[in-house]
Amino acid sequence: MILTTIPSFRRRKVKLALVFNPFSYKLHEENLRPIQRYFGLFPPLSLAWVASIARRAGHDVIIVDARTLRLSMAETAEVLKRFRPDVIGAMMTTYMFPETLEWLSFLRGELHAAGMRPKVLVGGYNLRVYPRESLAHPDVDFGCEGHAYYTVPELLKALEEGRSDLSGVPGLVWKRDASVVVNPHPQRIVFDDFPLPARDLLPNDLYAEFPTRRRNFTVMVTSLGCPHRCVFCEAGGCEYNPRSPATVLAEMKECAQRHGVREIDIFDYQFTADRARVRDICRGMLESKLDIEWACRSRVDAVDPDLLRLMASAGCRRIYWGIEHSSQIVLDGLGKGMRLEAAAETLRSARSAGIENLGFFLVGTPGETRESVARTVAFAQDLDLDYVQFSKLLAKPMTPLWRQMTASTGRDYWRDWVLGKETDRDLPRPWLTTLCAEELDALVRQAYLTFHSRPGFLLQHVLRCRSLTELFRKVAAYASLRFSPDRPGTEGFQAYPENIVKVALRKWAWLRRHG
Ligand code: B12
Ligand code: SF4
Repeated sequence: MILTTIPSFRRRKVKLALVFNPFSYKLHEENLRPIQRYFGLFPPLSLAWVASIARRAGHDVIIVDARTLRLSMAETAEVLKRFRPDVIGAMMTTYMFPETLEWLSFLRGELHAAGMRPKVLVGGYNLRVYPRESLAHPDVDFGCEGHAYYTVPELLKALEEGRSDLSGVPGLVWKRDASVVVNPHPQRIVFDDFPLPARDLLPNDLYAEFPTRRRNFTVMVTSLGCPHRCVFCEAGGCEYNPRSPATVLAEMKECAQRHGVREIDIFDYQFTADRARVRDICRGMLESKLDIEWACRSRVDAVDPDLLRLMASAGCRRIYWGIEHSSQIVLDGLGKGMRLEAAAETLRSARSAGIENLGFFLVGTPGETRESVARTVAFAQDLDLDYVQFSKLLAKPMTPLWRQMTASTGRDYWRDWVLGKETDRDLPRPWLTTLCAEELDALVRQAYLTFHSRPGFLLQHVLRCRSLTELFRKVAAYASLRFSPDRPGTEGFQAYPENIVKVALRKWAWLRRHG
């Protein structure tokens, strides 16, 4: 017998409910608690892709963004009882795995108690790393190991037809008798073929990120992977898979015209990996006269002054640069493949084009000392950055650093975490000889305070605020870092105080419509 419990939804379209649950701060995160707290409220983009893929195959889909709408587990269960899903789906990251699992178990239990028998389907990055471990939990029925593009339509079709043999569903992780099976996925993923993410299922007016100036705000992903190979990054070595300028522009237009979007953060790992593509996107934005301001992530050696000017004229207002450290030796050890001298020149060009600069830095790199952290902070100050992010170096799943660490210690914390055998704790960094975890936290916090506590810098930021809410947000973030860095409670971030009323109203309307 292959699968004994194929449910009774034969010969009709499948009802799929995708749930985005709130998540809390973890000690094993690379960022400090206040940084997580003020990061932002973002659309569950992965689920919006899954939704559009399932809808294109003719199925009925809702997305419940419980995080943004501040729905409790019980309220979400009420919404689902009314929708009567055949399948409940969620996106799983490794770091937030237990919380998402807890939500899924609760929702499944509530629906079971109400006489429904939905299947539970999970996908997302964690499934790429730990497909079998993710399915080890009795409350999870199916997993999507990679992209949903082929897997989800095939799975929903099989469920619709009441098929019990799921071995033909590409990339599906499922349970056969007592074992977990990972089906092969022979098809190549062409990102450009994906339908546009289903933002019509999202509360687009509620999203915001820390530096937000306009709204509606959203995030976009215009390429997968990155051609570089930094040892701390999971994108390195993943095939660079860009969408065409035409598709990117179509999504931007849809965002602007249908969802009132005026600000976009492009979350690609390396947006300028293909400069010709970026030029075409920018020209397209200019031709369409899109009233959108945007941000993206790039490398200081992957742009030139002409490109920066074109990007600025097309609405680029901020670039997040991976600068990482003040030492060339450290950069070389991290496999960054970048000359440090490029930073100052590129940032100058960006600034003179009218683009704000944010620098990503790593603290706790091999051989790090108090002095080297101080040098990195001074370097960041000299670069005259508008924003900084100091993250603790972490051996994240699928990175070369993680491979080295699991091979040398014979243990994989993240695997045990997904299996429920590990607790949330600060992770060991065997490459650090002089600094312990507490010292590292203190150094990161000090780095932020030193960088931000310059009177000239503070004054400049206050003067540049375009609204009282922006000022309020920035002052609150600074106060949080200085006075209450360890205060728990991270779900409450509101980039706009008036969102409190808006969220309450939207939640009420949602529950009336769906609950
Ligand atoms: C946008 C984004 C966010 C947004 C929105 C969440 C989301 N993913 O929609 C926000 C800012 C909220 C966010 C939060 C977090 N994120 Co995030 N996020 C991204 C980002 C940049 C883009 C996601 C995307 O749309 N990609 C493009 C689509 C096409 O690919 P995809 O997301 O992989 O989705 C496809 C498949 O995975 C699959 N799939 C995904 N979900 C599901 C669900 C089901 C049911 C099915 C069937 C299939 C499926 O089908 C999708 C379409 O093909 C990715 C990095 C990246 N570039 O992918 C990180 C990434 C997914 N995030 C990551 C992390 C760490 C986080 C946080 C933990 C950060 C933090 N400390 O707060 C949180 C956790 C959130 C949570 N609930 O667990 C990691 C995950 C690593 C891991 N090992 O799990 C990634 C890979 C980034 C990174 N470099 O570290 N994130
Ligand atoms: S850190 Fe940046 S450049 Fe390096 S692999 Fe990751 S995305 Fe690419």
